Amino acid sequence: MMRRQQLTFPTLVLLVLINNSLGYEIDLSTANGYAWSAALPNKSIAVPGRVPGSIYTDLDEAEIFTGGPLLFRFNDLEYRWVSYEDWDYSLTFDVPANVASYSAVDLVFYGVDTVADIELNGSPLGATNNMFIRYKYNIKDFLKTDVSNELLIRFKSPVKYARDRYDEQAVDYPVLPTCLDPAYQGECHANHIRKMQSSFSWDWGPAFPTVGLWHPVKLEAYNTVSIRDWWVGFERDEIQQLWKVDMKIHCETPDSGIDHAGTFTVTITDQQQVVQTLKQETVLTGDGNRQVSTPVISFVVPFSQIKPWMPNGWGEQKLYDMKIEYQETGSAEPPVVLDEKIGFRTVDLIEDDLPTGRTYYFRVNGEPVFLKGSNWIPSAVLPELITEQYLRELLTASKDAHMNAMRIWGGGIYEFSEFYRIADELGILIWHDMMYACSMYPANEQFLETVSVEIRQQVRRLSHHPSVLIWAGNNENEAALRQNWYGTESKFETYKADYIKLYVDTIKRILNEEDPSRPFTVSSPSNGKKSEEEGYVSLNPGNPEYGDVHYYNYFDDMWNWETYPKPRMATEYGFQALPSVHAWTTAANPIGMDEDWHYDGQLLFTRQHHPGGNNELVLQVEGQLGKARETTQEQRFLDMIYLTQMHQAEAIKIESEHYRRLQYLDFDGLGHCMGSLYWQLQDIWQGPSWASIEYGGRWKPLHHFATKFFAPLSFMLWVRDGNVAIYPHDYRSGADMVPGILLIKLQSWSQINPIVTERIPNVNGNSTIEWQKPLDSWLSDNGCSRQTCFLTATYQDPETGRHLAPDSYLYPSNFTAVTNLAKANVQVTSVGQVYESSQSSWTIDVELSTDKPAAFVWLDTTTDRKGRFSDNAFLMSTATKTVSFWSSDPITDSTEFSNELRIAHLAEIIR
Ligand code: BMA
Repeated sequence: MMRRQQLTFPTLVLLVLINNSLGYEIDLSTANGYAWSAALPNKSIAVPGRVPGSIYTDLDEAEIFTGGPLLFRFNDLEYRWVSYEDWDYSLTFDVPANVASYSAVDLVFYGVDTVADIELNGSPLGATNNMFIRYKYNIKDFLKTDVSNELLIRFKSPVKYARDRYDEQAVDYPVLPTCLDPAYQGECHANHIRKMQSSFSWDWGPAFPTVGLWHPVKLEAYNTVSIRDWWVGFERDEIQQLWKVDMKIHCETPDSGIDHAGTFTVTITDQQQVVQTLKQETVLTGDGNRQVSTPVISFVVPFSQIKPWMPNGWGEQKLYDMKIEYQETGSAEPPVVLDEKIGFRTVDLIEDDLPTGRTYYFRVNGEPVFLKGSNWIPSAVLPELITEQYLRELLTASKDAHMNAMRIWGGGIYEFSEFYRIADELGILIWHDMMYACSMYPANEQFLETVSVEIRQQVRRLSHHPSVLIWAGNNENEAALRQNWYGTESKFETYKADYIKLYVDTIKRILNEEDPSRPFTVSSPSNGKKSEEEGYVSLNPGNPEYGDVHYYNYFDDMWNWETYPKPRMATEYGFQALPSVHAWTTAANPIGMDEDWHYDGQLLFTRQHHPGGNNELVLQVEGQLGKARETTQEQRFLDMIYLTQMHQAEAIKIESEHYRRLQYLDFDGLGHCMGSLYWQLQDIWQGPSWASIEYGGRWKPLHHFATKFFAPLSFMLWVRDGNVAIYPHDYRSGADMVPGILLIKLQSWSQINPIVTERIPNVNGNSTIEWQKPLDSWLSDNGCSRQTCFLTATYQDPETGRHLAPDSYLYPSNFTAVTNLAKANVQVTSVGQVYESSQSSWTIDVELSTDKPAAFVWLDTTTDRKGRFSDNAFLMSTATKTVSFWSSDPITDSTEFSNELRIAHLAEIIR
């Protein structure tokens, strides 16, 4: 069964930089009409090439693949041959005669993926080996203006290159691991090539070790100093009420060793009103690479003139327009100009001594900020499939779930510039790993050299964004080394020396030089300062008394908050679930063919890259929700989609609420938690994963849950020491608390009306326990038990009845023990007409009714509609409920939508 790609992303060029800071520029992207070609060196395959782009999409578009779309069934394996080949990209292009008259004429590659030799008109320009580096070649002597130019980029197979580097290194000692777990179905030795580490496969994604030019290639010509990047650092002088601002401008020069006198003018404006302007005269002399940075340019601005930039939920994301101009003295050319945005804010990482351990939290502009959010992986396995629109959709969905932080995980990419601009705009703080993950890495001279360039360029490109909060050296490599994940124990000192050379002597040093305005942590998880004190490889990098923690447990009762650790900050935690029916439809043959819709079928087995993952899912589902009904193989698969997704949502809710309460709680010195970033925000393909948003943007139940468990205000029901209590919580120590009345209801699963309703007026909401009962006796006094009843809490305005915080609930026991869960009759009672709301131009209200409480009510449509329900996967504990569908696509008539509507709930699915 063959189908063309169903998950279509519009192929849109992401421009790296709108660069009018240069004299003359030609962007050689395909979108500008340049006809690239891609071919095997022997030309047996030759197809049109796309720049930016890569070989997999080029071959796909040319219909070289006969087995259907790239992410269909087993095509990650079927098409792997592509990555074992070398590929040539070539372009014939003309340039106008005047280009040759510029002092500097460069060919700049903003992203080469990865290992290539580059030739222009038969002359070698250079070799590349790092996807994260911008390569610049002086082509003045090779460029032709009378005839066409021939540009050739000869890519080497990244898989073979990585293996060769491994073999070379192994003569001395191997840099481990020798390969990924076989369950990953991936390629070995990604750690030996500076390429997106997860392009060789990960436990949530396929291997597509592609090659290509993933960012634009430009011809850049100029006569004067030109602007490349800029850095800004802030200090707040609380006594004088002033912002002290330091700036540095990173430039390129047309020559080396020659003085250029000129003037920089920096103008900061707010809606055309000038807030600050300053001029700085300089003499700049380019180094051997024709690069130079200005000395630090300092100025002060009174607090009264500036609105600070604050993260989402903590205030406004105020951004000012900023123009940097440079006029070279005596030059007849117009000034070079860079138009940017600037946000005023300071960041401090606070590690104060506690009776046991230390705090670990961030202050932004002096205010403590609890980080709430998720972890970010690449949004597609082939970067050319990522569009600005999709990045915006994902980050907006994060903001919709009240997130204020995102951790860019070290196995992916330094993101597209658009990503950071959107994060600045939406107030999403970025914990930024450097791109090193779950591995040992080489520390030979050649490797450290390319790393140095990578880190310096990336920090210069990104550091002016107010959203960037902290730099981190790597993902989990300190823990991996200390806990011997890859068999490094016998040579611990050797690997540790390499670890320090790479992350401390190289990466940390460069980050401190380039960006003294932000904290740096060598690894995540780490113990912060304590790791440094212990020589950078702490005895227990996961110590909850210090720094941040990653926590995964797939075997215990994960609906019991007491199972979880009590860290200062949780930067990774999560559970897998299967992808939705809609996602799986794009990956599998139709139901009934080839066991693609069997839980034990080959397709699901192959897509499950986490070793033992499918068994763990059964264990958790059967432990907390119950056994799925006896039915056909296909129905069981559909039931497992539902059950694993609900399990994931509930477990991560319980864990996130636990970290939330821990902000103000102290358990024998543990607690004071100031962050929870669950693993992971988005998917890279249609497979079992930890994501809350599927490939293409569809929300899993977990994402709906996140809108509630990360809400500014929460009234959590929980059980501790046999008492059931309500715990009001506000991340901002009371700033978001509003007066209201609390209603706590005790309800039986077998009837819709509550048994008891407790009313607590005048809640003071200072994060102390507001209401408490001994659970078992209170239940039995009311004819209930943990097996038959549940609780809900509503916080509302006493006058209007408006809900002031998300409703909460408590299931005193897991559903495996509930004895009276009834097959409620949940029905759609009406579907309204399409109308325009603040959320969508095509909003449809759906009214539901039920005769009994229903758990995990899931609304879906039979066709895959773009948009979402205002609430989903909810507990229906009242006889009626109205939800809206916010469509992203135009709908005129709601009849078809109404016919497609389907409802599922737990009692129908478990035995
Ligand atoms: C951590 C992450 C990822 C991984 C996730 C789930 O190890 O850093 O490497 O995908 O857990 O296993």
